[in-house]
Amino acid sequence: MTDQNSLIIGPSNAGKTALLAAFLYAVSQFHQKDYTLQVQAQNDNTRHVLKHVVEFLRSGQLPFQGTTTLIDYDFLFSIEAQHSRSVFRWFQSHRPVVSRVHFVDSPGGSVFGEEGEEIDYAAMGEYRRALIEKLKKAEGLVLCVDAAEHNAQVDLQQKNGWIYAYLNDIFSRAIEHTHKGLPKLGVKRLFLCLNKCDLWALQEGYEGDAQESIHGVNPLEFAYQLLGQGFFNTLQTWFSPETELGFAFCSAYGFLDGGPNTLLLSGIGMGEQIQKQHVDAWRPFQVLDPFVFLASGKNFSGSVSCLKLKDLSKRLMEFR
Ligand SMILES: Nc1nc2c(ncn2[C@@H]2O[C@H](COP(=O)(O)OP(=O)(O)OP(=O)(O)O)[C@@H](O)[C@H]2O)c(=O)[nH]1
Ligand SMILES: [Mg+2]
Repeated sequence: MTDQNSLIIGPSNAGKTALLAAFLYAVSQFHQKDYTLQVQAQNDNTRHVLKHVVEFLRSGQLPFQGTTTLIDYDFLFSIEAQHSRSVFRWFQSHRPVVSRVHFVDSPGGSVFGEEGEEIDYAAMGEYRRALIEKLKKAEGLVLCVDAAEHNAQVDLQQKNGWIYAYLNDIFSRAIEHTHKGLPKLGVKRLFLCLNKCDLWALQEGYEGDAQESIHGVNPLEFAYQLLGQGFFNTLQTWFSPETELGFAFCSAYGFLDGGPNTLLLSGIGMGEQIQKQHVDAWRPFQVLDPFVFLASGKNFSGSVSCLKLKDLSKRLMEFR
């Protein structure tokens, strides 16, 4: 079993907490004949999410929405092939991949100091310092952005274009490791989640073919258009060339019959008794990928752009 310290960061409202909750839910619902995924909670925060996650369907809001402090999750995560001739070639052996995951969910405001009346700057400064300490020890990093902002009005879109400046700031405070040339962070795997892809597809005018439309877009290229060259230069500046990178679309809401999940988007069933049909209709999309990638470095759904950081420049040339 490996021990793994990971962080999830991204601007406020990027869907970080929803992604974590949807991941824990998706593991509990997972069923495929070739292999099994299991999570065992190791602390109360994780138990709380596992217990309350279906409230999402009743209220339309996650019971822990709008994260205001650093929240530690601690769980065991296991991936096991059901038979040795698994179609997933990356399971060479019959042994399960088990990791103990210490995951920290952070409020977007602690890194991406957005202005807003509700932000307590003194508290955010404190969380920011604590986050930097966690970052110094992190082996895994999940970065979340809101893919639907691609369609936002210009000033909002610029927010994504400036993400790199905030990242440069915290990364520069977390550097401890030495490396040939510039010092680098100790992160070994970094996964960029293009969250809320259901909303993006809806805004693009896709309906029943929304899910299919996502499969037609290269996540690395999308990230390049959304985040700009500055973001990728930041990765190259602070992470070692051997760092494994994954890029994928994710959606905590997921899709229903190929289209956006209107039950969640329009709030049908919200505020009412949860009915079985509402629970059955919630199928988060590609939310397992970030966590499987951090644990194993593998492309779980087959839809992840995986590469080493040292190959990034070459790959980005294709999109210029
Ligand atoms: N359409 C859609 N909405 C989503 C998705 N994921 C999250 N949301 C919504 O986006 C809002 C923000 O989600 P959160 O998970 O609270 O965002 P966060 O990044 O944790 O935000 P902070 O804790 O404030 O930093 C909520 O209203 C969610 O219901 C998604 O996959 N699709
Ligand atoms: Mg949150």
